[in-house]
Amino acid sequence: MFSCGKSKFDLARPLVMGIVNVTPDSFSDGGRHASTAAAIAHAHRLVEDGADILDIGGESTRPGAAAVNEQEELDRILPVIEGLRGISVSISIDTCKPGVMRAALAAGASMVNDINALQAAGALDVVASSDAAVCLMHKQGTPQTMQQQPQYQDVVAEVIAFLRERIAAVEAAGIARNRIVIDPGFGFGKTLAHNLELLRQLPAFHVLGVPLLAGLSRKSMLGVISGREVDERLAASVAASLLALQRGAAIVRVHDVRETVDALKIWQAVNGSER
Ligand code: PT1
Repeated sequence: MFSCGKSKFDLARPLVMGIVNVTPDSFSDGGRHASTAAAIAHAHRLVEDGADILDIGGESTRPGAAAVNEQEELDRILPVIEGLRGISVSISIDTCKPGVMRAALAAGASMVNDINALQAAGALDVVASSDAAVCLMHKQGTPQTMQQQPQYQDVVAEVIAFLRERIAAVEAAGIARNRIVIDPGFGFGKTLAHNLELLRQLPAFHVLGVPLLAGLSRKSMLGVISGREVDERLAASVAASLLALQRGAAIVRVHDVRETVDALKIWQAVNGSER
């Protein structure tokens, strides 16, 4: 059982996490959901489309994106989370900042999605003093510089070693294992070859004994392979999510929930009950 606040997921079927960007410069929505009302409407649409979890983010972390200060981030995400109170799905907050985590959890979020894996001072305590789930992601460098010269001796081994250390730190802080998911961090300080190796070797991450989340939606690695611009990567994104699910991902983080859910249904029908 994966425990996400009051919600429990048995993970017998994969979960779809729908992306709700509340960033004027969001990497693929071009600021269309910048306003609170638009973000809330988009969130409702993703739920209709079959999302199990909504991931609300007020700071873009795509390569080269600028950092956002805490007040600005709070001003973006809090009215959206408050506006979604009572919604039927779990709310995740995509942030690295402990202050934003705390406020979002108080407003009704039940998961913290941290691309910095709770390494900021105070982040472990915020999650430990809640019943929220946490996603621990690997990255090399920061969004500002991470794609300049990603380097690994053995990308799979290094990402697994990092996540193993973070799981231990999180458990030592009092966060139970059934609240933890991990994420190799596709596109976060990785070349195309690194990203493909991680996707190929995704089953190796099962050694860590916690569910795996994969975020591949509309990313530049798919653009490089397909030759498509960011708003033309739907088919590539659905294919990539399906490949991640096939290799054991329990959760996929996507923009295109409706299409991903359809693809998942076909996969499940073929797979029967063997997952
Ligand atoms: C992710 C993720 C995330 N990705 C989790 N959270 C983003 N847990 C934001 C590109 O190469 O994979 N896992 N939160 C978005 N970040 C990126 C990174 C967007 C790279 C685009 C690229 O295009």
